[in-house]
Amino acid sequence: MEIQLWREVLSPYELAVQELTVKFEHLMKEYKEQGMYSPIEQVTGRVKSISSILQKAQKKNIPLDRIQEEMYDIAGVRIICQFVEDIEMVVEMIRKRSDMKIVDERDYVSHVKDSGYRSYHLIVAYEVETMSGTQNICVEIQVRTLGMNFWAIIEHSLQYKYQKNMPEHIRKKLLKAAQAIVVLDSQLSAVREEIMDAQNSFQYQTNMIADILNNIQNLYHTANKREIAKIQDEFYRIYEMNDLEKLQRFSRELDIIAEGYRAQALDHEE
Ligand code: 0O2
Repeated sequence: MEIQLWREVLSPYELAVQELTVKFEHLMKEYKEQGMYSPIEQVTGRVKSISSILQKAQKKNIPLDRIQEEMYDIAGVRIICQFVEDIEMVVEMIRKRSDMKIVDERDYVSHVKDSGYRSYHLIVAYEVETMSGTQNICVEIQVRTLGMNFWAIIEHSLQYKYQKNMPEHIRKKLLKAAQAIVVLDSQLSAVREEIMDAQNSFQYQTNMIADILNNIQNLYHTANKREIAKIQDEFYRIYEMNDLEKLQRFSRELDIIAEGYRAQALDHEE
């Protein structure tokens, strides 16, 4: 393939990675806005570098003109979760989506690779719209926990350093570290409910405070300064009490006040 054609070939893959990253990040945002625990903690994406494509093509005997058909991880999206249980939730979410179709699945969480690598891999077919029409792109989605990701990043850099000749003592150490991550993941799973509760209530409180501040800001346009100062003082007083119920009550009352002012403003407009 001519070198300048690479950019053209890789362009739809870049689009697919960008679109999917935005979509999964948006899901995270939706969970957070609803004050709910998000099974997705972080999303990253990349298009395989040309040198890495060439290396893999050589290793797997893929002719350069068959790369698009036979190399499935040119576009890659990585979804990082907090807990092992979240991986299945994310996979189920992907199964239900109408904008991508799963064409292959590899469960390296239940079937750990000899290296110690754990992750859930999905190859999905995803359509992108380009100047020359619709293109169906294969994207590899790797779903893994923070712990699995930590291990994989470190092992990947060592693989790069040693190429095929990883010294035995390093390989053994990595395997030991992989086992320690299995233990860590399962210990954290045991307190998942507690952690989720804590994160849910933290998110709920964060959203409520954002709503309160938003309401107060809007009141600056309609209410008189003395009343706003009173509301603000009351907010700080309740906030310092660190009492969620009182904050909820205050938020509801503020909603009613804000609604009253909105109605008044509409009356004036008529
Ligand atoms: P990069 O640089 O991350 O893109 P196979 O079909 O099994 O012969 P294939 O096609 O590589 O091999 O599929 P597989 O095994 O599902 O691996 C796909 C990707 O998963 C790899 O891409 C890695 O990103 C990751 N991966 C798989 N095994 C390991 C491992 O032992 N350690 C680490 N750190 N990552 C792994 P690439 O192209 O190998 O690399």
